[in-house]
Amino acid sequence: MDLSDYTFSSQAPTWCPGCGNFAVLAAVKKSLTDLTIAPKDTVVTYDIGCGGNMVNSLRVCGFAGLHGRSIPLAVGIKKANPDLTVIAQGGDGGLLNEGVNHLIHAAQRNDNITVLLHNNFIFALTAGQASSATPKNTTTKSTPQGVEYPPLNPLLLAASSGAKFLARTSSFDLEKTAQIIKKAIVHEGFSLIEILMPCLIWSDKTSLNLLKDQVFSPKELPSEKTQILDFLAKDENRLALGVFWQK
Ligand SMILES: Cc1ncc(C[n+]2csc(CCOP(=O)(O)OP(=O)(O)O)c2C)c(N)n1
Ligand code: SF4
Ligand SMILES: [Mg+2]
Repeated sequence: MDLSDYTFSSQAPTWCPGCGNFAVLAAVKKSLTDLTIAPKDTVVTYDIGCGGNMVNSLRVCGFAGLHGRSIPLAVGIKKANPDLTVIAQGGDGGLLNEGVNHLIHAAQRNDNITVLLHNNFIFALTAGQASSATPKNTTTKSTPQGVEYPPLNPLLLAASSGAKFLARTSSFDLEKTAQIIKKAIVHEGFSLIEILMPCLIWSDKTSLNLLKDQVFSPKELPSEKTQILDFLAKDENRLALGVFWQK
């Protein structure tokens, strides 16, 4: 198994140059290659955001559904055939706005799927409206005077709903992202990876500033469930990277 096994030779991705989705695609391919999971045994579900275009570039079984619905698709597929490796991907809009209920309930039920949340802090495909992940005070097309409230933290939300594998990574670190995706895939049960990434068209200043100035890799990570909730609650001004919780 090598990278070419997961690549459609005739389909180049259509993302803008510099889009964080290129790194996620490469990281997913690397993880599957390293784990030698055959394309026929892998299903990735998508929705309508920019990241959903990956369905045309990643040569595994793909299912593109409605916006915000990649998680219920993945849950159903895994229940129908538990032998498959099932990954749901979606944007901050899809998974924290339209589909946030599915994220909470999949975490609560500990559904055995891996969720990749592509966080570019904006509704990108629809041309730059604020999502639930857009930082407070950010001006966007839909919030000309700035977002009035703090962003939702998907990891805190999933942790308090019962999730047992929680991680955050940056699309700028492809190798680390691939390593974490591998850990999440082999984890038995629900796993959530928030992947911070730039959108160079609609959230360039926000996403690049966050990725440059606000991410850090803590030396020590909490070991108790109560500590992880406190730890993630402090994320508002600095975004910790790493695998925070794995039980
Ligand atoms: C139920 C529903 N609500 C809204 C839309 C319109 N819509 C399509 S893509 C999109 C933005 C996607 O944003 P996100 O999920 O963050 O992905 P990104 O494009 O940023 O990668 C929206 C609002 C839709 N197609 N269906
Ligand atoms: S609009 Fe943003 S998220 Fe969409 S492809 Fe372009 S850079 Fe990527
Ligand atoms: Mg987005």
